[in-house]
Amino acid sequence: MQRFLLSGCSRTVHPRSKNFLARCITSASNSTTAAGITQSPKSVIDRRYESTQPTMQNFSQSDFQELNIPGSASFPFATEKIGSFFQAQPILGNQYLEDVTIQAYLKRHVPPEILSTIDSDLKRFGQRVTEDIYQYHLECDRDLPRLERTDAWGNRVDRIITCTGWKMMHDIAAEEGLVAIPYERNQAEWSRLYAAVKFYLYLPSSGLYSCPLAMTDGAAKIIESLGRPSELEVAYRRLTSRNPREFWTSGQWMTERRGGSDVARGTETLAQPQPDGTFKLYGYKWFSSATDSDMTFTLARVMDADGQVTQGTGGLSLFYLETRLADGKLNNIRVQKLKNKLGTRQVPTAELLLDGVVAHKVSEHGRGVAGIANMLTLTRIHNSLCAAASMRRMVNFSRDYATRRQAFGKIIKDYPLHVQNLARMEVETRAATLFVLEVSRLLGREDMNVATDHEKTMLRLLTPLVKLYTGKQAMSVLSEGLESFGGQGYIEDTGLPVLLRDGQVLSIWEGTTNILSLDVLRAIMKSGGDTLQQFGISIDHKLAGSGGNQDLADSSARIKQASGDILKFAQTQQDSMEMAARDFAYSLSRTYMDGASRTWLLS
Ligand code: UCC
Repeated sequence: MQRFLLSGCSRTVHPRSKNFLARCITSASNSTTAAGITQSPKSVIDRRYESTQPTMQNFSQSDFQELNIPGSASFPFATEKIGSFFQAQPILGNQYLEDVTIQAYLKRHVPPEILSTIDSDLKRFGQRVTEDIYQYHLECDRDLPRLERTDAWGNRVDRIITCTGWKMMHDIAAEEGLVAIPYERNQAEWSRLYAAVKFYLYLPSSGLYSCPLAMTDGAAKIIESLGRPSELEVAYRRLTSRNPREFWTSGQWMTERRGGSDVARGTETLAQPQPDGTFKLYGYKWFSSATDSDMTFTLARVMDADGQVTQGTGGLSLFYLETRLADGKLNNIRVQKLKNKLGTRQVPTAELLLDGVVAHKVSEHGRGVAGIANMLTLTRIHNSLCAAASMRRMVNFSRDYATRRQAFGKIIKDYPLHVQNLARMEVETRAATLFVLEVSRLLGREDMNVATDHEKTMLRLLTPLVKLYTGKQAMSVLSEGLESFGGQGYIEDTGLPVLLRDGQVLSIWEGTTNILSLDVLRAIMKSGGDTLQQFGISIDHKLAGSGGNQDLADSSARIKQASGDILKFAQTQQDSMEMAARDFAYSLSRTYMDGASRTWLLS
């Protein structure tokens, strides 16, 4: 029995009318909505929430009258009146081909002979992230990880159960070389940029598997910076493998109960030396992001023969450990609980008790924070890629929706006020994207040891800046984006609100906005102020790139003025720098983004 709404008048239709059913089926298989808009068979959101309700466009009033069906009240199993109109849904196109920003950036910076080796892969991957990868992403959103602490007989097993989608992401990450590409170096100094673009395409479809991958990339970078010592060679090969059966992910266990920012004072974990040269770790890690990883780097204080430790940064060393022992059992790790988070719920984040974990010291005594800083640099850049990519995904959805949704008699793209909102979101997204691509390009040069001193200084300064600024931009754009869908933007199973909930973490983990603003000051102070001089040089260089273009002359003058004001402020207001750190960091970020956008405008 089916019941349909026709011109506001509902009728119940007897299913045995063969003539009628045949037309229902024809109508249902035609993917034209009641609004008359043809839906692409590739619509990812369509596939998730496909309506089985046939439309009524091909039926006339007489179809119903012929059947002479009594009123609905006499049919207890009649379906409810839901009408024939359904709002059009946004469709994702090829995420690489639709992105003029990344295409123009690559064209400007990457030599044609290198670009030609990656372009087809990016085109293919830009489509794939809207297909099977996006379906796994949706599964990760729906089927969240859970912890099984004991088996049926009460034995402690601490098993983290994850969905098939999450496991598939592991294999896909390996096969696509998401972590491997920058270490294979097949594109020389542009390998990192290539990987960054691939990550950017992948991130909003990753079911947050991007989080363990970010840490995996950071771990590989640590091992490389340590000179690939023989005891870490197997780990390095696995972290950078393209073979899913060999590929490992890494964690980054820094945060303890006393807090995640003040690591130097907050770390209570003790490292007890063992006769064989290894250490046993005893402590409590309060926020291990992706606990199902194969290995991790962590910090602990080495105990001396009297059981004493050094407090503060000087007492912290860096340790490497594998989460499972040779027999497959957990390495004396107890998973106390999974964290109940606002967002990023797809990621199995846990509190861990370390009860004699076998570990290897990989830094000099007291150089733990400096040692893990390499990982922080990488995860902060990944965080920024995630911010820019989430904005891009939201804008792509909003823009597409604006071409479908009608209100007050017009498609909403025809309202200048709405287009203004979209344009503002687009500008922020492009600026964030260019910012993080610039930082990735510099990192690629540093990876290959071809970065100049100026570029190294800029990389150190820009890393906290891009992380702190894009984290804030993302929340603003993601919130505005949801609003552009009206009430539908607030509905969970559209797959849209999760972008906002997950976005909130971007300004928190890997250093809050204030901590990163202070890190900017740390970088400036350590260089005796040279960092700011280099910043000015970098802005001048970008402005010079606009040449005699008159359209850009006014804004170039304003950027130059802003850059000069920043330097003057730092020279004259040294006593208030700490208080002003956040605003100062915002000014640096905004000015740099304006400069970076200039070269793009001229591409
Ligand atoms: O773990 C977490 C979640 C992981 C999720 C990852 C996924 C992200 C990707 C998402 C994509 C979807 S959240 C927890 C993360 N925790 C943090 O980020 C820590 C935040 N706190 C800080 O950053 C602080 O500023 C500290 C811990 C770095 C401050 O430590 P100290 O020891 O008090 O700082 P010091 O004494 O100033 O620095 C010690 C040494 C110095 O080296 P030397 O002695 O050679 O001068 C510093 O220069 O460390 C060096 N150092 C750095 N070097 C400190 N910070 C840096 C840096 N950023 N870069 C280079």
